[in-house]
Amino acid sequence: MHFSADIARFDSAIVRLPSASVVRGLRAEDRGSPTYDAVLAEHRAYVAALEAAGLMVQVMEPLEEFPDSIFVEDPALVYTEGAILLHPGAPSRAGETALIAPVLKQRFTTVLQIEEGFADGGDVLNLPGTVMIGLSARTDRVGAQALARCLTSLGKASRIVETPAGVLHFKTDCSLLDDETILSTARLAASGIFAGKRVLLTPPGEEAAANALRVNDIVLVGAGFPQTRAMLEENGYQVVALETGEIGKIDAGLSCMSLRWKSQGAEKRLCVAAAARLQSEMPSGTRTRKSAPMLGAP
Ligand code: CIR
Repeated sequence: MHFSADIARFDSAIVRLPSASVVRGLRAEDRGSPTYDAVLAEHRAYVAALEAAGLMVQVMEPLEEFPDSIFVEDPALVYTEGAILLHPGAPSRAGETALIAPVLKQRFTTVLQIEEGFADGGDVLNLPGTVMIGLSARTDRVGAQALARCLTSLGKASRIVETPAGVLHFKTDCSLLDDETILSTARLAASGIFAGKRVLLTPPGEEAAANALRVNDIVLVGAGFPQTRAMLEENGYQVVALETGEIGKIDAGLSCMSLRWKSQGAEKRLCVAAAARLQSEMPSGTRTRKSAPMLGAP
């Protein structure tokens, strides 16, 4: 990996199991319904990939009455500093916030809530120093401004931007690869909003690969996008390919199935885990003793 991604260093995640009703998930265009078993298999592999990347994953119970509730990224945002409850723009998803709130209140001391308007977490891209909030069919300006105020309370600057017309969420078309680099579709990058950043464009025909997910040292990418995977590998990223064909039928990608954050005091734990991983990769004669201080641990 060439570039670090401090902003994508996480030790914790929350996911929700798919319900049998996931087969009725929202979609802009009908390309056939996913099957429950196949979504479950994609979800299992996703959770395993997060765990392999070093995250402790809390798995919530499925919610039959909410077919899209597997996509926990949309009703809330989470940061080390606290959580923010959102108001999803799709009427069938509005009730998801109340059902994730108690879990977030157990995990976070500070839990804020947008006071008005609509906002989906899928429209929120965290970048070093700023949070981009995309206006979309799910996130209106009133909701985006309410979210910006909550972010200010958590000490975060934000910027309200446009999502290309016809695109579900802002992050449907982009993701963070490292502190300097964005993976973006050409149509989103053409707006110029990523000026000053390094931008890698999804190859034509693989626009849906733009919703990748950087987690610690790896980038999760849809298995069905071989050109994007190859491009990322050529650029030095450690890619883990995951099947997304079934969730893709209901307009989902890789960021939407989890909420991820670095818990307070996580820095030291991440550092120790990384040092332990390095040690296990070293020839046995060169390993330091377990009790030796770990480089970089505070
Ligand atoms: C929806 O339309 O709300 C779901 N079928 C897909 C949500 C995907 N969420 C995301 O990318 N953040």
